[in-house]
Amino acid sequence: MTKNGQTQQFDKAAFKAAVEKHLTTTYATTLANATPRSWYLAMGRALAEFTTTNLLETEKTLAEEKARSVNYLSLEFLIGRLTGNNLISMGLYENVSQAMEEMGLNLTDLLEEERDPALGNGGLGRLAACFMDSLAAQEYPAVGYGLHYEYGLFRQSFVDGRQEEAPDAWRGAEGYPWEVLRPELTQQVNLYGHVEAYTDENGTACRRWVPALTVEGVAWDLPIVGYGNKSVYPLRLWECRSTAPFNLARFNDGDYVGAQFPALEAGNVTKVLYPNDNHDQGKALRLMQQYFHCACSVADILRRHHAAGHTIEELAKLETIQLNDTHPTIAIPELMRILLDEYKLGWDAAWEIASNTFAYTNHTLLPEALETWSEALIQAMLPRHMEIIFEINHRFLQVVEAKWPGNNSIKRKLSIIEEGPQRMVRMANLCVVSTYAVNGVAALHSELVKRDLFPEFNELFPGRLTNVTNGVTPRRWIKYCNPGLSALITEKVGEDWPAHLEKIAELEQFATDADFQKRYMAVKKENKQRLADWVEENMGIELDTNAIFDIQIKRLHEYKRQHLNLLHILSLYHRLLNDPTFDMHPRVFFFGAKAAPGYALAKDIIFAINKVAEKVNNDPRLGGKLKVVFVPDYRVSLAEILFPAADVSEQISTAGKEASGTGNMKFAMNGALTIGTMDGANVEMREEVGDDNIFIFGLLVDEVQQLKQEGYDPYRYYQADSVLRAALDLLDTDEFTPGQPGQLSAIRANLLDGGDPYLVLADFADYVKTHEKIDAEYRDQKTWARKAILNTALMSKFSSDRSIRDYANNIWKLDPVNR
Ligand code: 26V
Repeated sequence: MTKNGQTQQFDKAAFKAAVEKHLTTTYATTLANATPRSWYLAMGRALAEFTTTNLLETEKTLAEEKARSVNYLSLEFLIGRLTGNNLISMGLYENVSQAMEEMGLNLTDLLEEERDPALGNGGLGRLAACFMDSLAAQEYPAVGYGLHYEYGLFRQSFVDGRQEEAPDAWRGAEGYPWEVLRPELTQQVNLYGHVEAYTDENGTACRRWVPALTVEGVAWDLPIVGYGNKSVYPLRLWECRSTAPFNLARFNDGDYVGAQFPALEAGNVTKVLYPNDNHDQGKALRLMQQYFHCACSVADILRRHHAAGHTIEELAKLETIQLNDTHPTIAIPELMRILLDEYKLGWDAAWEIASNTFAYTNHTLLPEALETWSEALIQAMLPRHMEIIFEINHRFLQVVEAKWPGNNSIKRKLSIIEEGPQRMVRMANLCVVSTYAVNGVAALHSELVKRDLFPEFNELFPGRLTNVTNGVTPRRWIKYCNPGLSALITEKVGEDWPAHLEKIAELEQFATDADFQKRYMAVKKENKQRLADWVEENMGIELDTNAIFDIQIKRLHEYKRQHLNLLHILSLYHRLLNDPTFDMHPRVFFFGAKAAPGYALAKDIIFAINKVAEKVNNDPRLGGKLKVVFVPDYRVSLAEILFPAADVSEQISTAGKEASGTGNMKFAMNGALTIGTMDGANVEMREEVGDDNIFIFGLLVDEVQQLKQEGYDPYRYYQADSVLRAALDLLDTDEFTPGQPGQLSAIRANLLDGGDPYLVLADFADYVKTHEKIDAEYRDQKTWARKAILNTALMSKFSSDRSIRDYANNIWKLDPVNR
């Protein structure tokens, strides 16, 4: 790496020629006709020449070095735009900016031409993307395995305040410039059929799967560029294609559609990302996606393993497979099937390998998100896998019997198979039984996994259940998205902080420095202006950057309690109009959130916030003190504008429900103060910054559980608190939906007659009080600046580099290989 972080030889003239060549030959565009989009595409292709070369060379080095590697299996990788980020990792941002300038083009504008690859729903998918970035930055040998969805997470628009969904063709007609097709890696994937018994040439009784349908998995590689080094790792995304586009016999019969049916069905497997977040629906096509992903990935891992000259017995020594939640669990019986039926290993030998290869990360405790698949569905689609799951369970239940002899209720509870009207396979149980490590994603969450979700497993397999606290990549979430702050940090602590975030702790000494405070707050102001400009341009709402920018951006879910935030806004509205003594600093409440298309209450909450926004933003009686902005189509590229512009970060889930959160970390790094519950990683953030520099409120996990046990009655809070009552009752009027009362009543009904499952009313009073404290403290800009600076300075624990080192040292036992 050269002094300015450049890892490539960069020949500006050659690069400009390459861009023009791609423009004319790859995109068939003349220089005269080129649009900003075609320039962006051509530039992307020219840059991908570097990354593809380095990707192949990295693959070669790692095979030669016989390095142990991690395979990160995830149905989701929410990577966001790659061009700007890759330029930073390659150390070429300035060079390329200049080259494009010389061709009369502005790099910042060109970067805006890239569509977000939204191949994930939210936290879990974004975490996978940050982890790939940190693996490459620290050169821990890794391959990311995912799916090449034709359509990513739906695009959201609001029509009269209601969410509408549209398909997201993220690659555009021209294809994505960073991806490269790897035809030589194509895999065959079998489905359906039956299992048959046979005797092999040695007279051994064997079983084999006779499938009824075969499809093809085609590999697309996206380059994960190591920051400041020469390693480029593949994010390998599988696309499903039909192997039999025509069944000629049936075609000749005149059955045109029927003849093509296999093609239609196979073509659907990787069509679209399922838009559910935290809700299992048990759809057959989703199971097919999961198996398709696992079959292609496991086969590719074995291919690489053998290509590097290793034997199957050495698999667990050289490869580890991390399962990102239970979504890729079927990889476990798939590997067992291959070891038993293809390598002809005995059960014990196969189990020894498989159970020492896999590790599993749990990302949620919500019961409705814990995956189960009906035995009948698996039996029909994957008959041999169902047999193997039964055998794993049979042997596991013997272990349970040995530990708790005669205790059938424990057996029923721990069994991989849930008995009932229709038998179900519990994927989390299969994972815990079949892996060498299980981790939660924040200290509190991991304790709850041990205490509440899997207490008996924890007794049965001591040491298997552990914690790795989540993190986020400081490259995208500080350096790239917040250039102003980055320059300031570099000036004070030197330039290696993006790769060594511990360095930012040195900022602590400037927290009380008046000059630094001023410059830090000036950067914040610029970032608020950048967001305000976006809002004005895209939504036509004018904002005052002297107001407190208070932001909640995350998927819409009852447990995340956007409606608690809404009730607070309603209470401010009510007080501004009814209490002449009430004074508040101007505030803008921002929301960004997508609701799962089938989640009615979540959609009602979006509608309510939009309706309240419409009224509040145009009500002269409020004197501009209150604004509400719901940004449509919240996505990674918008997050990059929102996080740096926040004064206040809303992390207000019911304690015990948010496994970790990662947005909380991005806000704090960028100098927002958190208002949050003692949930997920908020707990550890408080430990790092100290109680004075975070606004904690609400019930603790144990208090939540106790209150529920005692019999929680939301009406008690409604009757006792007039502010709360006024806010809730506004939802039953036509205040925000003139002439049409009742349009927002579903939320109020859910909170009162619906029993308020997430204890919104119980936490309301403390939440309001804590916001009053924020209002008061913001007025003292020096104190606020000090606290904001301390948040930036004290966040180094939450770099995903640290998370990945924890995985590498404590779980994977993985060493870096420097190129
Ligand atoms: C579950 C399901 C169920 C089946 C249908 C599709 C689907 C898609 C995603 C999920 C899992 C959601 C779990 C999740 O995203 N958890 C989040 O993980 C973050 C990273 O660890 C963490 O910060 C968040 O707190 C946690 O909610």
